[in-house]
Parts: sequence; structure tokens; C-alpha cells
Amino acid sequence: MTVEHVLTDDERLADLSLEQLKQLVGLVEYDEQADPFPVTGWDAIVWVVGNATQSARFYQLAFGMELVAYSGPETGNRDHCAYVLRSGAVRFVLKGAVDPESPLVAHHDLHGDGVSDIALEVPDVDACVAHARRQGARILEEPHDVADEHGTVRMAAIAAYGDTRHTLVDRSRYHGPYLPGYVARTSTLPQRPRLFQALDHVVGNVELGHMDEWVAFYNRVMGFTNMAEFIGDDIATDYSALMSKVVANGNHRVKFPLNEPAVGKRKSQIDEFLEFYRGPGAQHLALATNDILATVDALRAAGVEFLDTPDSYYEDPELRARIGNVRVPVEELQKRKILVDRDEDGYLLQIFTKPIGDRPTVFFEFIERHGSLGFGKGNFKALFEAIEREQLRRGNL
Ligand code: TYF
Ligand code: FE
Repeated sequence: MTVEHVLTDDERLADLSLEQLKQLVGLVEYDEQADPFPVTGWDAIVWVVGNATQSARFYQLAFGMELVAYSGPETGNRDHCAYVLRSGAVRFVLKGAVDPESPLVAHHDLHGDGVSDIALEVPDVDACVAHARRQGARILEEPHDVADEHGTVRMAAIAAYGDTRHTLVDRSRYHGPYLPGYVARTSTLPQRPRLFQALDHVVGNVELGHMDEWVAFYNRVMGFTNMAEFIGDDIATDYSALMSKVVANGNHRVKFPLNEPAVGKRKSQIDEFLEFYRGPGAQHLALATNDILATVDALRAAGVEFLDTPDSYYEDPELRARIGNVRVPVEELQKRKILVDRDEDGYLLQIFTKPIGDRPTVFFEFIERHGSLGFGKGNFKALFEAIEREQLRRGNL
């Protein structure tokens, strides 16, 4: 039996349709009844940052995100400030310590700005945790209710790679702005156009020799299946300096590419991440947009820096032949350094920012899908060369 597709509350709130979601992130139908660990979609990406108040302004002013909720000293939270931001169906929560004794201090001290929690929406928290326990997962928080005047949220948390966790959230009986402890808060800044609508994938970097372990974790514990795209030994040693496999939940809303460094001639970009993040962690978040040209123009105007793509990339006759016609002339992509890839299902446009913080760790990808369900395999060479140029500039190659 195939379960009917339904929009999540966050998607409905963002006025997205199923057709748009299929195009944006490659949503598929699947049998949820046969899934031992059903995941509906993303709940939130929780960041630990050095200064949440200023980061919240960056994501509003540069990324066009909308402030929807807040927790901090004014609301009785003496430990930290937390800002909840939205763009389409995407939710970011930015946390920064106020109390010097806050556990966030140690996290930030070790990792710098980064993703601490990839929270997922699940219909049955208890069933997921029971399955995860049977499969040997480390349970960080047992299922429990948190409640306030807006209702009740059921949640639990399991450990993923490094210090990263997956909080599992069932907010079907909750109508507040985020979670108990948060108050609704809107921005005093002028409203900006929405630059992205959905989260497409989050990539994890793990240590050498551990990629298959984490693929097996997502297979066994969370019922995720492997997607076709991978970077193996063969390509790795030539230029990419990494190996990669992709796992996805049943409906493909949640996709996790997992990278490990490859032993090459030079220091892998993954080694650079692991060194500066002090261990495994979330490397990049891919944000889906339906107009990557406008998105990139707005981001650049706000000072966001992207990886460079040489003109030779666009002038390569092999690339021209392979990609055929896309929705704009190639010159429009070239002007903005947007990459393009085509496979048997369609094409995609993508671009990568430089690392967004002080450390050469987490960065963003913006992606516009037109049928392709891949990750831009045809661009890996150009992309990794661009990353290596940055590594060299930082003295880490
Ligand atoms: O998510 C992906 O697989 C693509 C390609 O360091 C990629 O975006 C892989 C590794 C990496 C940067 C991009
Ligand atoms: Fe990606």
C-alpha cells in the first residue's frame, strides 16, 4: 500500500504545494506502514553560535529569513538566547550562551559555530526510539512531553556522528510558535523576499574509515535507504579527496550525504573540516530555491561570498553538449558562477558559499532542481578544485 502524500504543517504554512515540493526536493511516495522508523521531514536545524543575536540578523538581512520566535533572559531563560527563523518550510534555531556556565559554551569552544542538532519530525516518537534502541543506538533523551498553554510536544533525542544529535519531534498536538519556553517574536527589520523554500539535504563529514558505519547506522537505526549517488575510490584518488554515499528517508524529504576523507596526495577538504571542527559534524546544508538566479543576486548584494567557477567550466564543449538547454542561457549562469548538471531524470543548478563563519567548516549550497534527483556528480571535479583553491589560500593544503 502506498500512503498518500501529505504536506507537513510547515510546508502548508509556507504556502507550498505537493507539486512544488516534488520539484524542489524530489519528494517521492512510499509505504510508511512498512517503515520501522517513519520520518515525516525536517523539524529544525539547531545551531550553536558565538553570538545568536548577531547571527539572527545575518540570516534575516542576508538570507531573507523571517524571525518567528525567541527564548532568552526576557522570557525566563537565563542560560542562552535562541532565535527561531523561517524561510518557506525551513526552520533554523540559533542558540548562543548567556550564562558562562551554559553547556553551549563548551560546544562552541570546541566546534565554533556549527549545527548541533538536525531535528526531525516523526509521527511516533516512542516507536522510533524503541526501534533505535533495539538497533543499538545511543539514546540521549528518552521520549517525554513538554507542554505549555499552546499544547504538548512529544520529543526524544538520539546520537548521530560526533556531537551531532537528532531530536525527534511530534508537534501534532502543539500550536505555539516553536516549543514551550519560546515566545512569538517578529522582526523589526523590513520584510525581505524569500530566497529559499525548503531544505534539500544536510551533509555529514565523518572520520576516515567510518563512512560505511554511518551509512549502516542510518540504514539500521533509522530505516533510511541508500540513494544511487556515491563517490568511490576511483574518483576519490583522482581529484575529489573524499568518498561519499547518500542515505534518504522513505519520502526523500530528508537526504544525508555522508563524506569521509580519501587518502590522497594532498590534505582532503574533509580532513580540514575534521581538524577545525574538532571531529565529525554537519558540513553543508543545501537550500532549495525555485529561482537560483534571483537568490544568488540577492545573496551577493548582501555580501555573501561564493566559490569561484572558472570561465573554462562554461566554455567546455563537453559540458555544453552534456547539459543541452536549461531554462536560461549558459551566460546567465556563468555571470553568477552557478554550476549545472544533468542526469537521466533532468537537470539541476547549484552554487556553494564559502564557509560562513570564522573556521573553515560549515557552508551552504543553493540548489534549483529540474527533475534531477542527484547531487551534481558532474560538477564534483570543478567544485572540489574550487574548494582546494580556498584551502590553499587558508594554508591548509
Ligand atoms: O551534497 C553533495 O554531495 C554535493 C557535492 O564537500 C558535495 O553537494 C560533496 C562534498 C562536498 C561538497 C559538495
Ligand atoms: Fe550538496
